[in-house]
Amino acid sequence: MTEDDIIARLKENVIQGRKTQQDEGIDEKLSGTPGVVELTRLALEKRISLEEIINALTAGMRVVGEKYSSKEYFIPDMLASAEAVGEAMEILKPLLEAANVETKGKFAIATVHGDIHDIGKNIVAILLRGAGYEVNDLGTDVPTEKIIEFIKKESPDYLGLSALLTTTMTEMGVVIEALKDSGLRDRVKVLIGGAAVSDEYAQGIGADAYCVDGFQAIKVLDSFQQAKTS
Ligand code: B12
Repeated sequence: MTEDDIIARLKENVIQGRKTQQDEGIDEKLSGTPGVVELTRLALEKRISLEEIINALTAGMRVVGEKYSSKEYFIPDMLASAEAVGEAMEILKPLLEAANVETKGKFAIATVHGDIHDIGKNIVAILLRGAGYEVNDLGTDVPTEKIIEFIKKESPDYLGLSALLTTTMTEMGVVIEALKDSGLRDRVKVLIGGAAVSDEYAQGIGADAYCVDGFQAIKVLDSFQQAKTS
């Protein structure tokens, strides 16, 4: 299998919700062929970059979302794909985290109240740990009060908020207002991300940055560090 084949198959197997070779998938056309777990291991053996692997997994999930929108897929289908990506991330995690030991700052991350999507948040957390940040993952469906309490007690340098639903993204603005009301807004930089939000939305609610993915978050944080030292 060429590297391009592995990447294409990874994406396709996420779309099919096939964790391993044993899984049939949505329409059984891939039955008996390697699933996401085997392909992730193979990609690592072939020294395909971690970024390329994660991008293939994410691209697959994007298609799953489109299929759910068009009612071709239902919730169990989304879940099967989500679990396959989760397994792949378990394989990648030690490699991503081993990359760096130095601490560049404290980063708290949460999926906002009402929202249980956690794959994106988990990927960002893993990537930032690998990039040298001390990451506190507060979980999913995190009440705003709990986030404020954490900022008060632990004084992280950065707060990352994730939201995937148009109904929950407004909670990000609620968190920022609560930070202001508690006199904490100047103590923490707020980064937001998730399929529902955008650069424009970040500006509208007064976040410090919107990041399309974890790799961009690393770049944005580096630029904050540079601004601090220059
Ligand atoms: C998997 C999935 C689920 C799974 C979640 C499993 C899990 N453990 O997370 C399940 C089945 C549980 C689910 C449930 C629901 N879902 Co859903 N889900 C998805 C799906 C297909 C993929 C999400 C995903 O994991 N993507 C892959 C990851 C890697 O991408 P990501 O999350 O965007 O994260 C990346 C970036 O955005 C960024 N990022 C994300 N967060 C952050 C935070 C920071 C700080 C930074 C820097 C960056 C960053 O970096 C990440 C890594 O690259 C999306 C479709 C989509 N296009 O997003 C729908 C989607 C989000 N779901 C949707 C819906 C409607 C629902 C439900 C309401 C369905 C229902 N009727 O019950 C429920 C809501 C449950 C709730 N209260 O939260 C809609 C939302 C529509 C809308 N506009 O509001 C979507 C868009 C599908 C669709 N097209 O209709 N879902």
